[in-house]
Amino acid sequence: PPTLRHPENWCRAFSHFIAQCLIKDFERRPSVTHLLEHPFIKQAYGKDMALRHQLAALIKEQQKLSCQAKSKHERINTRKTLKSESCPDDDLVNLEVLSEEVIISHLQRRYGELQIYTYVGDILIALNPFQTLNIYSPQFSKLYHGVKRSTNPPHIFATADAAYQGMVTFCKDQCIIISGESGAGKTESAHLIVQHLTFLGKANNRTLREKILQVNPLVEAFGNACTAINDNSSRFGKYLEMKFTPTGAVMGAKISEYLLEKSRVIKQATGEKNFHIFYYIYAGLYHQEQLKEYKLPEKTPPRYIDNEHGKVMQDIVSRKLYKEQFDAIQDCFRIIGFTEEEVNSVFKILSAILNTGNIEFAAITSQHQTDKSEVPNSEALENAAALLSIGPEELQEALTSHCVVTRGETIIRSNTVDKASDVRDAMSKALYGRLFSWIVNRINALLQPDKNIWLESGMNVGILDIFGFENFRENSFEQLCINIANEQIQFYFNQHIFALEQIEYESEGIDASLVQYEDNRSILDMFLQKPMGLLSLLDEESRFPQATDQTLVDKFEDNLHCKYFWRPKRVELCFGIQHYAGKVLYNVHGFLEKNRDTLPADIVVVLRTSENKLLQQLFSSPLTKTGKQTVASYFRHSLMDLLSKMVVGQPHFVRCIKPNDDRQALRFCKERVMVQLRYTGILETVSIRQQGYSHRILYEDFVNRYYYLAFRAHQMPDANRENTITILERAKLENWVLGKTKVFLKYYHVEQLNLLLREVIARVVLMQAYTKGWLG
Ligand code: AOV
Ligand code: MG
Repeated sequence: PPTLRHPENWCRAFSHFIAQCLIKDFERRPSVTHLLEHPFIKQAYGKDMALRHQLAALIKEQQKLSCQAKSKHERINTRKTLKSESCPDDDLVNLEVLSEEVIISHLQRRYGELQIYTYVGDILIALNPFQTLNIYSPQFSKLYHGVKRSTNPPHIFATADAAYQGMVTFCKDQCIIISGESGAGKTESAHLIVQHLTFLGKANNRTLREKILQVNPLVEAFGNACTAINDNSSRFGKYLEMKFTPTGAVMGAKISEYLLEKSRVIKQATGEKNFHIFYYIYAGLYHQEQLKEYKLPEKTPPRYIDNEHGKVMQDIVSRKLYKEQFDAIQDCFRIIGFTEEEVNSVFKILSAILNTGNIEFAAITSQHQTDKSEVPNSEALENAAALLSIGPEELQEALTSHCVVTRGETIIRSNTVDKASDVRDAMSKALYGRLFSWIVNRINALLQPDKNIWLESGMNVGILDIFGFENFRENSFEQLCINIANEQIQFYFNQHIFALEQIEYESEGIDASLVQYEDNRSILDMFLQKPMGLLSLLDEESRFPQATDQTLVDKFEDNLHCKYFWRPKRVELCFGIQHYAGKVLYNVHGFLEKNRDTLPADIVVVLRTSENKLLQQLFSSPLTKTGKQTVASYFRHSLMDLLSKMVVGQPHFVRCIKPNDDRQALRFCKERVMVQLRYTGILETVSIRQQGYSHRILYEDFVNRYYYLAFRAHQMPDANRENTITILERAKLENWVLGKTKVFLKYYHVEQLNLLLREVIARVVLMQAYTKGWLG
């Protein structure tokens, strides 16, 4: 047909059919003369040699391009760095058919090929591989440095790179929000991001880089522990800000910690462990002279770390590992810049905590008093006192009695055995909690950037790694706080992702009511609202000395009238919450005590008499929560603080997904992944794309791509709004929308358009073949 007379159009129309044949042919026999004589070209253009030459030149050029692309591909393969280059299904948004089933199969196939990362637009999905992958070497950091995202397959480095480039290019703070349930891979991802950012922010200052890399391992030794779900579970929330100069050189770092699960110090659930650091020091100091210095019991491990009755410490292999970790932690301290004296004090306080745990109490039954207690075996008490540099009598006094001030008079009352044990444990928790905060503050001081430069022009990339959503067999106050924090992060995600969508619609003048998603605001309100939210009710009840677990749960039931809260029938002292990520049953036992988190003044007074400088510091000023503040109100406060930090930055989201519950490599449990995709809102993002307009194409691009459906090739229509309409009408499509600069199409429109285009082209080819007599 005449429209095909022009070789440009010819190539365009036949690109996927004949052009490929010709390119292949030319590859086999790279001769233009041969190409000119090729039957396709000869038949199409007959004696018109000028056109035949033009076409041959085009084919030659095409072949060169495809050859270049191939060799690049091979280069990458031979470098053994990548399995493949990026491809369209790296990004779920590119899929033509979007359904739960399709997405799951895609992720499953990719996981099978060890492609653990997949994009959904600008969000990164990371499936936990549960095995070591060698895709995090410095070569990879180089590969992902400052290139377009589509250049390489999806990777956590690309997300870090995007944040870094965003910061440098737009002079704007960035934050990377990593979410996912417990054991999904958040902390690992956070490490990898820090690794890539330190690579990108190549400071001339090598030691600074090394220091920053030690921060995570150090705080995690103190803040992580083995739980039923994850052997290295974060028991605190962490926001790590890396600080850069305007040119992108790293200058320093700062950590903010949120809500350490202090109760773990004194008690761990079956199968769980105390914070790593206790095992490290116990194993690390075990065979050394230091054992005596730190007064750790040699025969049986201290009670606080002996949940498994000696098993953990008897296991030679884990002891050896702990010992190695102990050495590593000492290196961390040294590299970051703690003095020897400080490290020594830290170990002393930790050993003191372990000894404190071994203090036992017995009731004194004399004629006059029955509820008095004493310490029958004073060894542990003396050890603890010595390590804390306080007097043993004063410590015993503070544990077994308390002062009450009535009508201006100070009276000393005895503690019962139970009360004394509670005071002991409260002291251990306070020591550990304050020590942890002190370490964090100290790291911040040591990694503080030069104030003069920083205040003038410094920029941040923040990395948020909190404890993931948890649902154990028994869930307590700690799980409640953890899950509320996750609820808040999910809310932030929703706000950001769906609100952005709305803005794009609105800026193009399109009805934004289509943007719908599972909003978890009402459940957050149920927790955080004042004065009738769950946390406020808990605080109110904590103020009544007579309150009990029973009155607390009754109070919840009487006041929380919403579908997310219920009281199970046959389970005592329990309430259920329908979280965004699933139903959780909480046992209110101990809620009030944990929320009050009181440390008797008598203990503070004794600890303040210590000659240990660090200890004096820990108890001189409130480092974290002030005395009267409840955990719930402190928690609310830190959540708000965290949010205020996050909202100033440009967010990047990493959604970690746990492919199975057995921590098995390559096992992809469809149901588990499906549940997580659902509650993280990935499928809602997808469904927005289905109901809404997944494809927004600039008028110009649209006409250039599809004009063939409505115009003759040689017409070269203007690439504008009017011609877009003509094409859409000719293609008999409905329900599309026109924005100011773009046409908004549904995902199936694009499918239909591509199908039509293929049909038209095939028809032309067939017709031509027929008229030229190729079909016999
Ligand atoms: P979490 O931070 O999300 O859980 P982690 O980051 O601790 O989970 O990951 C759990 C375990 O999964 C790690 O100890 C690794 O063994 C493995 N893992 C995760 N990501 C990778 C990866 N990219 N490559 C290799 N192994 C990985 V919690 O802190 O419990 O919410 O509170
Ligand atoms: Mg973690």
